[in-house]
Amino acid sequence: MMLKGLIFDLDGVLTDSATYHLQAWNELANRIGITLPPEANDALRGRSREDSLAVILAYGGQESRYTAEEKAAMAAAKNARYQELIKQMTPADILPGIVALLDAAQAAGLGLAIASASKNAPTILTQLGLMARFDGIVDPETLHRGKPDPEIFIQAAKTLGLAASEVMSFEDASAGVAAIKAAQQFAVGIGDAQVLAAADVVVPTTADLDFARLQQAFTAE
Ligand code: B16
Ligand code: MG
Repeated sequence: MMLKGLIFDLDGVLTDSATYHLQAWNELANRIGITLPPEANDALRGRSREDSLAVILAYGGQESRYTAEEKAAMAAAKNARYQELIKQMTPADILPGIVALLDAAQAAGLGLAIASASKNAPTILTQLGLMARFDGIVDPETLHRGKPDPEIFIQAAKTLGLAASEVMSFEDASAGVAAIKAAQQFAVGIGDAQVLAAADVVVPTTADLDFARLQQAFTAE
């Protein structure tokens, strides 16, 4: 099979906004007396805003403590804080190796798409100066189920007009890698090899992404 498209998660892959998400969630959790455990670092990645809040309340044993309105207000407060944090982002915040990878893929004629669960993705892509690079961006408002459900990656391949066997997808979260594999696509995990063990290839950081090598791994698969 020939590689014809690349699909990218945003937070934690193109830029380190995952740390801003985590910071904003930590501040909210602390206000309601919940201390997030270390594993929250992966558990909150890639999950929708609502699913993330549910995970946090479960950590504190507070699943049934709040009304739907109270939960909506907490999610809105987290988002307002997050939007304050991402205001300072510029093209200098694109992670190492990403621009080279996008350049190489575009030179090879590949299609590029975004599969981010974040409703703030268009804002961040604009601030990073990357918006025009992408042929397709899935609107998370149109999704029925969040990662680890495959829906978002299936949609992303569709925006490129490509089959699952023709694309390679990049993720920093175990929920995201699970979504890619459930969509029957080739998965590249960026981060801890143990946490992302379900991926076809795992690299420790974006600086380790090499287009020629990834293409080889894809063809060998
Ligand atoms: P928002 P990704 C995900 O983005 C983040 O990893 C996750 O932490 C966040 O809760 C989710 O987006 C929703 O984001 O609250 O901005 O709509 O990793 O899928 O690019
Ligand atoms: Mg992510």
